[in-house]
Amino acid sequence: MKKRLATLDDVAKTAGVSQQTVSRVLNSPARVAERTRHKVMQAMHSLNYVPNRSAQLLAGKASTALGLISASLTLHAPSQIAAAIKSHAEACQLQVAMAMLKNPDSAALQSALNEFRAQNIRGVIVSLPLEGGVAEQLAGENPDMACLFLDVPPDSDVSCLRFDHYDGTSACVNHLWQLGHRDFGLLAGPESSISARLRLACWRDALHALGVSNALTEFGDWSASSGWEKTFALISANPRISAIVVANDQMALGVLSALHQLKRVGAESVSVTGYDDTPDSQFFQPALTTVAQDFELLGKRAVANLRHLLERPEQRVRELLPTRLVIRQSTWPRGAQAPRDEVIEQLKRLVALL
Ligand code: IPT
Repeated sequence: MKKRLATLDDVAKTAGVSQQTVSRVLNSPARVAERTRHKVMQAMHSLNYVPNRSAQLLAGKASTALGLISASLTLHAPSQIAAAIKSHAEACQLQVAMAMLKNPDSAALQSALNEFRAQNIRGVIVSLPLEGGVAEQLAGENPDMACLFLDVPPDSDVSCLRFDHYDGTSACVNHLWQLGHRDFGLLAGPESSISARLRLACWRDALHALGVSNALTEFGDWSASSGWEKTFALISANPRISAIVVANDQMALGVLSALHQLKRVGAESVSVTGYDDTPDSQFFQPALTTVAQDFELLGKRAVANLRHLLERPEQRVRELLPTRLVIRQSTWPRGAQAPRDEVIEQLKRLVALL
């Protein structure tokens, strides 16, 4: 026989309190004494009680969820960001409702927001690249929704939480310059992406300041396959390229694979840098030198900032998180052997001596 679901009344009876007290524990727990709250929570737990969300919505109760509009989760960075937002939201007893948009035009964004509004959600994190005007229009036309944007131009007039790309990108170019590299390939992200454009502009400025004006540029789509494909284009356009600066780790993975296929190893090897420092990047072959963005921190701050906005809708939040260069084995002095090949050469010399 199908087991009957526990009701609010069952919880009240088991805990020995009124139904009103149980609903207060659900809707405004801070107003209930610690001991009573504990008793009610215990009863809910032992009865496997699940609150009826539809009934709560019909009664006009504020939702205990926030909305997340994300770029494709097949990309490593947006999926790390979503995971971090989910775990930090859960720690604050907030569920996360998600929309994943392929073409984030105004109409698609508005319909995602409408869907959240229908679920009584009043706070949304927008984790995809948006032009300033589009973000401003969305926030302006939905004053009942607190919107926090994670990938908008620095001068947009909206609440935003962003990474400061400047430190990481310039440190990356200067690191390669100090290793003696003079012929650069730049593999940017899609031109439609704000962060991709900012990273590219920053690399070019840093190279320009060093007197380099002949760097070649290709544009990928953030995927490893585009990194693989664009490497052939870069190397065939200028076989002297000794360093490729890449706009994300996922494309860098494809670049390393293409270089291996092109036999650009040993003294012919090309240094590669990435961007993101996703947890897998240290296990690439060779371990990737990259610019780290702390997605865990981004998720934590995004949830905190959104909660702040929900309490004080009239305020504007703007926060910038740092980026930093992490040096591993995919960068080495120009013309020098890659570290792994040096070890192999040493071993060969040892074997020859035996
Ligand atoms: C940005 C990532 O750095 C990049 O790898 C790609 O996944 C992109 O997102 C997708 O939009 S991170 C973003 C917060 C700027």
